[in-house]
Amino acid sequence: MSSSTYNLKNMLAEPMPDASDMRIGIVVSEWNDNITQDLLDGALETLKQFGVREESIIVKSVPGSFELIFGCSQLAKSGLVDGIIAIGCVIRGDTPHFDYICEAATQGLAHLNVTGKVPVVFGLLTTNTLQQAEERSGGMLGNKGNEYAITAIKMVDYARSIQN
Ligand code: DLZ
Repeated sequence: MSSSTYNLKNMLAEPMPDASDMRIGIVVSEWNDNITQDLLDGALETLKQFGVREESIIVKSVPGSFELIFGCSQLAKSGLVDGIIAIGCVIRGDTPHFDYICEAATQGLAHLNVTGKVPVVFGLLTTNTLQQAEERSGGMLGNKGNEYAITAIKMVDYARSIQN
């Protein structure tokens, strides 16, 4: 589904779970930090909007999107958080690097979801241009960080419904 036609309201069709006791980790990539910081701000705003306490949010930085895998893996093992949001932005350049980083980050984060007990939300923007990234990080198409936060809350609630 194209993100330009996707509506955040679809994610809120069901009532949101109580998130007041949820501990959320956010691992954010420093590459394209003009974009990732805006995504982070969007995620933080929405986590707090739905009741996650400021002191229950851990934010860690890693150099690039490739490092999101290790960053999230370590945080998942720490036992400090109930759910994790991985935030990065990869913008297509002139070389195949884009494809390798996107592929590795996608596979690595998916692997964490299969093998770990803590859900990891895929907050990786993969765009052809800087403009597309700007449009999705607070621009005309909204802020995907809001959606990452809603997804994290829903997935922590899902994990609890299975584990309890
Ligand atoms: C090297 C690189 C390049 C070319 N582009 C991006 C990018 O658009 N977004 C991003 O998050 N990271 C990029 N990186 C850095 C890699 O993710 C990684 O940090 C390095 O390859 C070192 O492992």
